[in-house]
Amino acid sequence: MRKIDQKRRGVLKLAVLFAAVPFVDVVSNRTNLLAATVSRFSTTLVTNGEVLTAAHWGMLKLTIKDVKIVKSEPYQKTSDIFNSLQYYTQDLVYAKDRIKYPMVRKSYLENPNSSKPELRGKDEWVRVSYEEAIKLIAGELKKTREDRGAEGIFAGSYGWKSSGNMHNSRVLLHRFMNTIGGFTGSLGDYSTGAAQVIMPHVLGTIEVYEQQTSWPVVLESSKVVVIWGANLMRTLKISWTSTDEQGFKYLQELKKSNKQIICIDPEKNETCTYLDAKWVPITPGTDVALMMGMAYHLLKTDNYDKVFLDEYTEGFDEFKEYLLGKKDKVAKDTKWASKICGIDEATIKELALLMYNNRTMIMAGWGIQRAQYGEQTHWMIVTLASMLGQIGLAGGGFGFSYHYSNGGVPTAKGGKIGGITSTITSTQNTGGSSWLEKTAKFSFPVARIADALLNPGKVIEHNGSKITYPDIDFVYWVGGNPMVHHQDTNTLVKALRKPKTIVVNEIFWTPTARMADIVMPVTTSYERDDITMSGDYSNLNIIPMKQAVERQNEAKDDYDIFCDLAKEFGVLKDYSQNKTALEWIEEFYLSAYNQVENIGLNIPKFKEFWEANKPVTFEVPQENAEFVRYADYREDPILEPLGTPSGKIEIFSKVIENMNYDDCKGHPTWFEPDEWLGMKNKDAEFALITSHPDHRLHSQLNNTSLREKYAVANREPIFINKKDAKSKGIKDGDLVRVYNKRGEILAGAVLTDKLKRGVVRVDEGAWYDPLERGKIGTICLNGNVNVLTKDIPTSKLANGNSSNTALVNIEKYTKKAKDISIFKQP
Ligand SMILES: Nc1nc2c(c(=O)[nH]1)N[C@H]1C(S)=C(S)[C@@H](COP(=O)(O)OP(=O)(O)OC[C@H]3O[C@@H](n4cnc5c(=O)[nH]c(N)nc54)[C@H](O)[C@@H]3O)O[C@H]1N2
Ligand SMILES: Nc1nc2c(c(=O)[nH]1)N[C@H]1C(S)=C(S)[C@@H](COP(=O)(O)OP(=O)(O)OC[C@H]3O[C@@H](n4cnc5c(=O)[nH]c(N)nc54)[C@H](O)[C@@H]3O)O[C@H]1N2
Ligand SMILES: [Mo]
Repeated sequence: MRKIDQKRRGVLKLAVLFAAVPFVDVVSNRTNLLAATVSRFSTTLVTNGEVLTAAHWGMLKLTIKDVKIVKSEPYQKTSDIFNSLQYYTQDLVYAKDRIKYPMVRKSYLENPNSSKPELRGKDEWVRVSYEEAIKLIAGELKKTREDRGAEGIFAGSYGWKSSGNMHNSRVLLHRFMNTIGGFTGSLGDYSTGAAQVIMPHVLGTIEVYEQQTSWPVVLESSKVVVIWGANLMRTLKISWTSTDEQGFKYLQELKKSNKQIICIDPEKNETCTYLDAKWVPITPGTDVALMMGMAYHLLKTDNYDKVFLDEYTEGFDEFKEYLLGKKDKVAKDTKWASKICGIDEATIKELALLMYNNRTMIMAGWGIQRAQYGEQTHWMIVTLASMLGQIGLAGGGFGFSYHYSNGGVPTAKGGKIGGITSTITSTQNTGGSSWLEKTAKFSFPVARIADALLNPGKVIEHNGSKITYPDIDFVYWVGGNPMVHHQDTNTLVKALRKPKTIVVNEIFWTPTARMADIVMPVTTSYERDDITMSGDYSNLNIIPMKQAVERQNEAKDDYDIFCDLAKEFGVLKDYSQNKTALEWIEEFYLSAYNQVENIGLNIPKFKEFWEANKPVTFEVPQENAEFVRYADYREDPILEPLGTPSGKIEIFSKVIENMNYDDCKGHPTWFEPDEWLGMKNKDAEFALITSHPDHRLHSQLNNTSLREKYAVANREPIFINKKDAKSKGIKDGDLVRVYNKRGEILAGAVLTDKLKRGVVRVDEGAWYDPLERGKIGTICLNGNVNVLTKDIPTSKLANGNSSNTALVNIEKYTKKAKDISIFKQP
């Protein structure tokens, strides 16, 4: 076992602090109990010194001076790639827009039964005591439960919350709701909404969250690496648990290797630039057409692997008919493809042959499937890769998670810690997998939230079944920011006027907190004890996340809030199992400890681990470094069949065909999106891509000084091709009005020659800051791109979000613009 040492200097232990500081809640016995038990392991706050902690953006070393965080930096160096997110912990903890006390919307407090929901986002706020807030939430929740049953309570509460297997706010909420009788939840996620539903039909697994052929194998065996709509330099800055940063290490090695690297992307993004790769600029939303052109060329020139298709796949012939245009009289040849995707025929042919003639790894991102008909992209990649015939060979095939949570980093041999669970029966290993939870009965696809709120009783198709939207009256959201993350903000504002009660637990006055009736102030992860692993696939480290500073103002842990609510329902014992947070944490650690012991290794006992302020790091066995995805299947397709009906890769799926959907057929199909550059009668001029931000995790960190490094004219930047900008009379640094029929935002112009002409980019995650609060259709001053995106499902199959299918207009904004005000107290 390798352990990394960290020097701790000047650590003063102040045992009294825990018992004496004002955050100890005088009304709740629970919190007193907490304060008493915590000292069992002498967890004390550091007055001056260093504390190890973890965030999605990595292991951090916090410097504490006079009980305040004064510095935040990476705990260790793993590569030369700079992670901009790691330096702003103090900005978060001491932010001007922290929610200080429980707050209730004025009209709601006056009369919850007639609370003027149209005033959400605009009404005054009234401070209430913590006990009053708990009583109010519990009382209203009981009423809804009596009136409407579990169905009326929506607690899907999607979001990225903070790292930590204990204070996993979403799971804590689900646990509470389950303990008191259930709730309406949500299915799937925003990340891979389309791919995770179609892949099981095609490959028998969700594929997007699976371990990839290991990086060392890619570095050793691939000749060509095709990065298809992915930006590893950005998206590897974070992990669902906490990044181990090993992905960056391998990216750096990829740069040094002399492989041929190709980036297919409307933007010559940071990864393309860093790797000095060949850029193939594609028209957004047309990847399926490009791949079909490539497939057609391979077929026509007889450069494809018939043996592989025969032995390992099902239904190539049906697809071939379509490709050749046997039924629809449209041959998907390179000429056809070129016209759609904007890449010349010679390049399409060259690309296809290059990939066929060389060991090629296709590393695909997810932005391409976050679009209307998003199911088709990953299906078509699998189809193309099947024709190339390299699936299951070292360094060949495809990988759908090299850009995310360090997929492809070899898995270490050790133990996995447990986590708090959404039900009260098991505590094993669920801390990291809340993504795919299906705990609740009336669940609907996560991105259909606005549609569901607006249309109770509506029946939708979903992956071969029918779902009826419940009539939602009570919404509880924790750890997410739907007013920023959901598409078509104006429709969402309308939808959020529907329920009677909205409760939000938040750290900051986010746009979502502002839409609530009751807001509960919560701690950052630096104000409470927790534990996490790093590296979602590698399981490399167990990291203690000891409380670094006092709870700010009246902030409470989500756990405490739900314990106090559980008490109101008489189920505290079930909910908490009589355990303090630290006792849970010890139990989660013990689970890993036992696994480690069972395989004949050892790690420190909990007390030692907890007091050491160091991660436990596991070793990677050589065999894991040699992992090749689908090698077993390739070796023996009979004994190692896939989980599909045929046991093979399904290029044609009878199951999907039988669903009879017009927007997802039995084989990969090119569908023309509702809004794209190549359409006739466009009502807006530019294709909008909404990438994940370089200097944020979605909306997280937008309220820190890191924003100063990228904001333009104090707004979210919009990236515009230089020639396009010139034609519109827009200069670098200008304020730009970006608009379409769904809404308008202000953004600051950045001119670039790295974007394909006709394409503009505004990253997701800028906080929604409406000119007139609470009003539908008003301009967003800060540049939340979702004001412009379309709230339509990818298809009836997956109902994923379509955030990259939108056209917009741009113009220089010449009027005097109001300054933003979203990062202040309301
Ligand atoms: N246009 C467009 N929209 C998109 C996307 C896109 O590509 N384009 N991507 C989508 C994707 S893939 C995703 S995953 C979503 C992300 O959407 P979200 O996950 O909603 O985004 P975050 O900004 O991470 O929101 C997390 C919130 O939780 C709060 N929080 C943090 N820790 C705690 C805690 O301990 N307790 C509580 N109660 N709150 C806490 C933070 O302050 C923050 O407000 O966005 C989606 N939206
Ligand atoms: N720094 C940072 N890292 C993150 C996140 C974050 O917010 N910040 N979010 C995390 C989360 S929750 C997720 S789900 C992942 C998201 O990971 P992805 O979904 O892969 O990320 P995106 O930024 O949406 O898209 C990646 C690339 O797709 C390109 N692209 C857009 N449209 C098209 C198209 O039509 N065709 C092609 N070929 N390319 C296209 C974009 O230009 C971009 O370079 O990232 C994770 N990592
Ligand atoms: Mo995501």
